[in-house]
Amino acid sequence: MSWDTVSLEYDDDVATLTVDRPDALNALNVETLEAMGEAIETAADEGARALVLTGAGDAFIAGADIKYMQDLGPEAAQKWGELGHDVADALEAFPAPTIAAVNGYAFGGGCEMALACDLRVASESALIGNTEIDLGIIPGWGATQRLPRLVGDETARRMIFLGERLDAASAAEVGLFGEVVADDELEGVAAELADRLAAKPAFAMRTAKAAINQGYEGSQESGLAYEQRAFASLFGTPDQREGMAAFVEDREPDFE
Ligand code: CO8
Repeated sequence: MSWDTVSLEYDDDVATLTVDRPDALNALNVETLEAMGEAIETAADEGARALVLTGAGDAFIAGADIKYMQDLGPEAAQKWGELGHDVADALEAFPAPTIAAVNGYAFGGGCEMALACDLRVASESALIGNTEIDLGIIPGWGATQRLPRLVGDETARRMIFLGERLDAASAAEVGLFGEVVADDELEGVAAELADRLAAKPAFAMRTAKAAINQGYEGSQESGLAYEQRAFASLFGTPDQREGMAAFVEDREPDFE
């Protein structure tokens, strides 16, 4: 399925959402964000077991479209902010694991879309950062909250305050990328990781993701209470019965 600047492709149960605006290094404008929102919803409705987000060509997403933003007033910027937040939230709430395959520039809003994914793998030549400060604005699609949680407060403040652009190795060092691979291996590595995730029991996977996300919504106490309820709810499900029976019987599980 494809929109003008976004495509959604499947390989078995794994969906790949590609942002494709080559003239602007995949910078996100209204049309592209709306298409991303629709593609994410479609992949969820169609039961994708993992979703890979990447960019066409040599860029991941070079940020929000600066040419579009340039003359916005506060009211229009509020709506623009909401649109980007909705897409990032949809990635975060996607009912299966999401992987950002960061294949090049991931600045500003591009970094924020990667942050909203569950996991990030990057190519050696990727560059990432929240560079908004140098445009006289701040991150507006989630980085002030998601970045400190991922890389720690000190590193996030340095990145956001200085608008630092980290190379892939430095980003991996601070925990922003889980894995860095050769440029020509990224697609295959992301696909293999997605396949491994897609093969896990779907209901338990969804529950694990929801429990981790829940912890970020409120206090640790409410997160732990959520985990207890979620944990108990998995008992009696076919996958729990099968997973444990397979262990006891010393065989591979055959999940639903
Ligand atoms: N927006 C619009 N167009 C862009 C963007 C962008 N973010 N990035 C690149 N382009 C365009 C360039 O203008 C250029 O177009 P043209 O050929 O028509 O002049 C084309 O893409 C190629 O770019 P360059 O010639 O600059 O390519 P280089 O390889 O020399 O440089 C860079 C690539 C380093 C990525 C450079 O283009 C750059 O620094 N881009 C801007 C990166 C940036 O600052 N991104 C953050 C934007 S702010 C943001 O994302 C805010 C998110 C939250 C918004 C919330 C609002 C409420």
